[in-house]
Amino acid sequence: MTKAKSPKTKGSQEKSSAGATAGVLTGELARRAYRTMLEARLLEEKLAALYRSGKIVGGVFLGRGQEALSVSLGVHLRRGDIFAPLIRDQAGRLAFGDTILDTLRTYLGSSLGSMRGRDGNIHRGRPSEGYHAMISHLGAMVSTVCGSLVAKRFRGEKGTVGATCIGEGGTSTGSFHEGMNMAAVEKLPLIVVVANNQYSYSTPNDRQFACSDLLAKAAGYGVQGHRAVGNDLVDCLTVIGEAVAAARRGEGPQLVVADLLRLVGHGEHDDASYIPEALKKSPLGQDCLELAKQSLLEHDWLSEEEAVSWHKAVEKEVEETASKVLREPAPDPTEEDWNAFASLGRNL
Ligand SMILES: Cc1ncc(C[n+]2csc(CCOP(=O)(O)OP(=O)(O)O)c2C)c(N)n1
Repeated sequence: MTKAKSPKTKGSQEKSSAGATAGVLTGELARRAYRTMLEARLLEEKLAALYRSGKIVGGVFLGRGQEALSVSLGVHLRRGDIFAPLIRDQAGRLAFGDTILDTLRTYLGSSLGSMRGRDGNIHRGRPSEGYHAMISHLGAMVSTVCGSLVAKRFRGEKGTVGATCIGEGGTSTGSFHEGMNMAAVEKLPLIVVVANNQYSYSTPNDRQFACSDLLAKAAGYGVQGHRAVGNDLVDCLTVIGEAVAAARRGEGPQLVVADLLRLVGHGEHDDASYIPEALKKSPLGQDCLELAKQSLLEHDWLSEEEAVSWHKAVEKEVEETASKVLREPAPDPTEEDWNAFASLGRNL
């Protein structure tokens, strides 16, 4: 875990993961998180291959390098919570209950998927289960999660939280500011995880924000701030576990900032040639999946044999599911109940 550089001010404090979260992280949780990271990674590798072979017609945006951070949020959420994932959150989505099957159905345009073939990639969700459909306009989901949390408060529901993720680029938007400010004023149980992957598409951080440390924004809003090492699964699980627990205890909004690097382009159409080699070779560029495996082996939470058999099992599941979905029917726009904007009577 990294030490905070930002000043501690009234209403904003940086929590240390050590001690504060003792007992939260178990081998069982770490194993579940690692297995889900593996599923996300192998599923996304398949999506990239399907894209290259022309089977996916829309954009493909991958979370390679961000799985540790994403999964750490997903595994700490429970039934009744709200989760609004972003484009690099395949791992968090799977941890929150999304499936390999529905992901492939969405990307491949199957009419049997929850989006009935009307989305092409990442805007899928199941609002009735607290799984918000992604909004492309960056920052907007901070506000929609706030709205859902206010609704829960009006209904007298207690003990649940709402979480969303954002890139460092998205923190520059007006929506992010409005949402964070409202959450702070209303003391909503909101967790916002910022994946600072150093580039917003090709825009580097020194053209994105002028503060020396994004965590300083927590002080500006008067919310608690936490820093996680973005490619260290154990640290992400610990820090995010504490942030979620604090929100659940009623301590108001929590801002988590994690530095990392995306190990792919912005989308599969982008070769990321603007990212310097030296940065790719720096600690930030280390692959979180590989680091997580090493860490679990060292903790004796996983054996080499299990790592190999999990890999084979997930690879098989992804391959078999893709073959099945490729044979499923596409939607028929002439069908009477093919609703353009909503599915009446269908519980999404
Ligand atoms: C308000 C808004 N402006 C611009 C875009 C176009 N856009 C989509 S992703 C992206 C880059 C986002 O960078 P960042 O927030 O750092 O997330 P990352 O892609 O690095 O994970 C941009 C500019 C958008 N979706 N919404």
